Amino acid sequence: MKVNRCLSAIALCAVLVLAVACAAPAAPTVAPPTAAPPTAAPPTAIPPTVVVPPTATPKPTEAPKPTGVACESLKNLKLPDTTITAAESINPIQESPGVVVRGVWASPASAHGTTTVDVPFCRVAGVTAPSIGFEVWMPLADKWNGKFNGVGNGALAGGINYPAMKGPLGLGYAVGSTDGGHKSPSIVDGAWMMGHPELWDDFGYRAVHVMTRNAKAIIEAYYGKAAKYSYFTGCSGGGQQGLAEAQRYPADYNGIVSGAPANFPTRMWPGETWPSYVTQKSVETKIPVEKLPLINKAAIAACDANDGAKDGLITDPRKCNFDPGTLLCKGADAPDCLTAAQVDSVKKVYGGLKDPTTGAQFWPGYEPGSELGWPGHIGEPFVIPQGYFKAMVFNNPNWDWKTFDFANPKDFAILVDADARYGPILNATDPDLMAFKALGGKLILWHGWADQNIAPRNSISYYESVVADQGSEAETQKFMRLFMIPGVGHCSGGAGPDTFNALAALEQWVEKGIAPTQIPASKVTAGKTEFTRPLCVYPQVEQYKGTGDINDAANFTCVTPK
Ligand SMILES: [Ca+2]
Repeated sequence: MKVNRCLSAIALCAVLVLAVACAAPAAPTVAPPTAAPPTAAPPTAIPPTVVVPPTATPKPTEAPKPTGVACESLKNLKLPDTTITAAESINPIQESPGVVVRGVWASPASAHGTTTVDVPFCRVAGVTAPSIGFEVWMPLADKWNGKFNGVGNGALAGGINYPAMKGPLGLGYAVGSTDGGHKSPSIVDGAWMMGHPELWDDFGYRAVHVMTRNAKAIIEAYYGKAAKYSYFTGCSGGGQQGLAEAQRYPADYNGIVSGAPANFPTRMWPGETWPSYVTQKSVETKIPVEKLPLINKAAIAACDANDGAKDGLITDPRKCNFDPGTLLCKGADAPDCLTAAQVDSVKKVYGGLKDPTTGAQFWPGYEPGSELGWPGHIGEPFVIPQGYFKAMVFNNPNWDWKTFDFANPKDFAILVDADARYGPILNATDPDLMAFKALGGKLILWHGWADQNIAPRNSISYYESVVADQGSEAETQKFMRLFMIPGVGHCSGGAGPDTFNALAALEQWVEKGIAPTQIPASKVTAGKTEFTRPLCVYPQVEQYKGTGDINDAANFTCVTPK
């Protein structure tokens, strides 16, 4: 194969021209127009007997623009406050005469895990001060689709998101990822926060911007031209990163997909701890995990048909008035009923975290239909927020969550104070997206209604804050559209249709001006499509037409609820 031979050529000789040809096979060097040989000598300057020799081509007035460089040469690229630590051609395809062996390249391990790649690409890794790690993976020039895809992290970041880079690379995107400015053994580990306030801003917003700036420069150097379009895709922590980009660095991306964004952590993290506080008060207040299917089944039975389709999905849980009190035991506690204290706990999980003095909602609750995802929240407190409480709120690595009383106004005031202090660093809640909109940016925001980690109503709150800032829904939907997805859990999973291509819809919008009115989605289990649904632009919801296969999206329309 040509690429493989080229790699050998690079290793054997230092002729830059060879390396250029190898690195950018689809970008042939074209002589600039000024370098064209003259068709004739000026008649007045040369006597008719003199023949102009063919080597007398005039010198071009400017040097030809480079069409790319060898991957390895990117090691020497100068970027602000940045050290390139690796620039290497990866080629999992080994070829000898008559034999092609397709192997795989295994990525390093990170807090996000590892991945394997089976296509050749140029891998560049680096660090920008103080410690923002990043990688850029670039397909060979003849496989590049001309676009850049920045991919987000999850939870507390702490490593390059290798698994998220694989897919876009295989589709022809140049891909970039950051570690969020720190390295952790796990994305849920918050120990890095303690004693390192200089890393908080990088995590909150700076790391993705720096990665994006670096990636764009690296891409332009490698291919000899900039990416035509740049897209950011992320969910959860990555959803927060996408919104932070739109708000703070509106020129970074042409389009952003933000899924289930963790964009309000100073409220979300206390809110995610609330269910543990409620349920772990005593033996009586605990919700036995084995009773979650009972509660889930009752909630869906109570509300499924309200939307006109008895399909196991609650289209808008806000309209579901499920009362867990209907499960109250007639006598002693039993597996098929709830005690009064358990009923109270379930109600409080649905209700979310409120100001104990005013009753104002501090963070929304989890929705009816999400109960099967509660096990991580109704025992020991959800692990992700612990770093925030210990490092930022209390500055005490030994802080014990059991000493904190959400119902005590003095304790609650600590949360309010931390919200004010750290919101400007961690949150991506600014409704002002005017600059992003003015630059032509497009934003697809989505959230699963059965999200068991990030309360879905937070995404509606953010969307509505943007509508208020824009002045109308119509102005907002010119550049930003929200999709609330029934039955889908945190970023994926749940009973709902969690397989869809938001990036494809975004590209249509950015590149062709076709705004998504719905996104086709499906529920796929073990490779088999169980059913399909349209995802509708909020506040629209999907509605069954009343006839036809209930598993077929063709029998649903998007309607504005009455
Ligand atoms: Ca339904």
